[in-house]
Amino acid sequence: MKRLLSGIKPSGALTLGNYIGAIMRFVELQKQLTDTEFYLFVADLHAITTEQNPQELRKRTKEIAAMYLAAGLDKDKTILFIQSEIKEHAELGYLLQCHTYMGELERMTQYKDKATKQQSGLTSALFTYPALMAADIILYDADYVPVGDDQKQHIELTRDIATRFNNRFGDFFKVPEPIIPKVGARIMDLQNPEKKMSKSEASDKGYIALLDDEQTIIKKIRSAVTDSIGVIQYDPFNQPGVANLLNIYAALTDKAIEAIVEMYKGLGYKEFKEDLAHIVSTRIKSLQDNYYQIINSPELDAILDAGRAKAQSYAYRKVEKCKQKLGLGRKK
Ligand code: ATP
Ligand code: LTN
Repeated sequence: MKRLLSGIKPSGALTLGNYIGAIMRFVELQKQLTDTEFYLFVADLHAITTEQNPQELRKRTKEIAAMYLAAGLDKDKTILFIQSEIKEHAELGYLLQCHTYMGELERMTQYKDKATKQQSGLTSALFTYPALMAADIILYDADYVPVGDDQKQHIELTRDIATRFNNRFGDFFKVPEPIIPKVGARIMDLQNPEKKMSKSEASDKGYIALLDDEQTIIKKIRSAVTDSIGVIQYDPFNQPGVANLLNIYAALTDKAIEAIVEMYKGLGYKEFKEDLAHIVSTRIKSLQDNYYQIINSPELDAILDAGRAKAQSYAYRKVEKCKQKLGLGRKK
């Protein structure tokens, strides 16, 4: 049996980017990979690398867990858990920091982007974050890690750290493979299509939140930045706004971009945006219907308890063995 693992940070409201680049993919992969267990978690330890309000953090953590299920993941094939409830993530994170070089962390573009945006109060954990992410993955010997394009570099680093450890201490960690979607790996901000759609943006105009209501979604898509060329074609360099909308359209309808371009030949942005707004809001509405049932049901806690128990037993044994390899504590 293979193992797939991925996580989402509760650092803001989940966006359409998270859905298309990650959650929707998990559901598709679950249908394709029938011999694979799915370890999916809410990365709350990662969220606190930037300042969070404790009440909101706790609320969002539950929301993300519910959204995984609302999207259609099969609870019987998914080990769903909250990262901070398994102490071994932090523990292995530290052990891996001892095998991660400053130079490697300094090259991480997510860190560089966040560090330039946030002038003061940068935490050391934001810098060492990729070692914790590596721990999340290799703690469970995951074979596959489906993520959006922005996380590719972190998975490459994870592979390097695991390989380094294995070379020094003998084959111990599984070296994971990333799975990056072909369409929708990088959904861009609706107001600034040069930038990825991100839930931790100050202004919410550029992203569609999965809990936005229909009117808000329609308004945001209508006012998405395009260009003055006026032709619907896929040209990310000259028409990044339209290219982004085409990507969203393609990801949610399973149509090829060329087919969509063909459908809108001779038509204007207005019609295209109206249709897209309908596609997005219909999908989000059905997601929300499921979500509101799950978030208020006692079953969610039961699923998270079961996930914690299963993840914990694997994680405990793995970290104990890792510490033995490193010569920590007394011999067992
Ligand atoms: P932040 O924007 O606050 O840094 P984030 O949304 O990038 O957060 P996560 O919530 O942890 O970070 O991301 C969860 C998953 O969603 C990851 O696999 C990430 O690659 C994917 N993802 C995030 N944003 C996008 C996007 N704009 N397009 C495609 N995938 C995305
Ligand atoms: N770092 C990721 C979230 C994340 C993750 C993981 C993804 C934390 N741990 C393990 C895949 C596997 C992010 O910022 N999007």
